[in-house]
Amino acid sequence: MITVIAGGTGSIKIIRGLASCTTKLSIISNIGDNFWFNGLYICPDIDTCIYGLAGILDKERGWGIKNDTFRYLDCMKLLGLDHWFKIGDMDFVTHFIRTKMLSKGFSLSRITKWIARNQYHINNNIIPVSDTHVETRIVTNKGDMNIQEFWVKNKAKPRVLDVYYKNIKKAKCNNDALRIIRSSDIIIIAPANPISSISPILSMPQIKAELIKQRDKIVAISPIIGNKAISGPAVKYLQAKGIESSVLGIAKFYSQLASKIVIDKSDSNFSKDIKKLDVSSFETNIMMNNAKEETRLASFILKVMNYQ
Ligand code: FO1
Repeated sequence: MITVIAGGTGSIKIIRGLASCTTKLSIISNIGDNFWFNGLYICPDIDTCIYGLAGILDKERGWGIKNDTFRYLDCMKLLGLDHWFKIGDMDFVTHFIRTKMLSKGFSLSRITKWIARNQYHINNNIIPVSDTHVETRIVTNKGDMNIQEFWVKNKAKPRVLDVYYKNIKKAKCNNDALRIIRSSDIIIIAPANPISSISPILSMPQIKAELIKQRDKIVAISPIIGNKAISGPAVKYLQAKGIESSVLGIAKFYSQLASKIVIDKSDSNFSKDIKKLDVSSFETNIMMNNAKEETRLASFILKVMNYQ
C-alpha cells in the first residue's frame, strides 16, 4: 500500500501519477482549508482529490469540475449575496450532499467515502485526517482571516504575520489514517504547501508520532524549486514561520519524519547540506505539466523507494 499525505491543488498531480502505476493507493487529506460558505460545508482538498481521481477536475484552475457552469453563483450575485468563492453548479451538488449528510449526523470521513465510492466510483481510500472541523487561519496586517478569505477574497495581498490551525488541539485524528500509516509500504508527502496543506495534518500529535515511527519509509517531494514555490503562496507562509524557502528549508522542516526527499535537478547544490540532516536527496525533474510527467515522477519515486 502507498499513502500520500496531501492537500492543496498541487498534490493531485502526483496522486494521479501514482494512480496510473498502482491500484493500492490511499490519500490522507488536509482539512484545514475546509470552511462554511453560504450555509455549505466546503472541503476543497478532499474535492480536488475526488474530482482528480474521477478524471473530471478542471486541470487549468486546479480546482472545481471541468466545463462546470456558474448559474448558482450568478444568482447569488443578483440577490446581493456572497459570491467571492466560485462554486460551480455541478460542484455545488457535492457541497450540498455533504452538508445535508453532516446535518443528519454522518462523519466527514464516512461522507467522503460515500461520495468518492458511490457517486464517483473511486476505489482509492480518501481519508480526511480528522472528522473535527479544523480551520487554517492567516494572521495578516489586515486582520486574522480564514485561509480562503486570505487567498481568494483578498487575493493574497495582505502581509502574512503568522499562520495557525484553529481547533487543532480539540481535534481527534481519524483512526483509519493511523491504521493506513502503520500498514503502508511507502508514505509520500506530496509537493504541497508545507504550512497550509501538510502542517495541519502533521500538527495532530498522534499522526506525527506515527509518522516519526515510519520515517524509513517516508519520502517528501519538494514544493520549492530554487527559492520559488511551484505554485501558490507557500513562500509567504514559510517566511511568516521563519522557514527558509529552499529545498534545504523544506528538508529541515520534514527531517524528523522523512528519511528521503525528491528535489529538482537544478537544486543539486543543496544535496550535501541535506545529507547532514540525515535525509537522502534524489534529483530529477519535479515539474508535472502533463499526465506523462506525472507518471514519470511517480515511477521515479517508486524506484527510489524500491517498490515493485
Ligand atoms: N480558488 C480560487 O482561487 N478562487 C475560487 O473562487 C475558488 C473556488 C473553489 C471552489 C471549490 C473548491 O473546491 C476550490 C476552490 N478554489 C478556489 C481553490 C481553493 O481556494 C484553494 O486553492 C485550495 O483550498 C488550496 O488548498
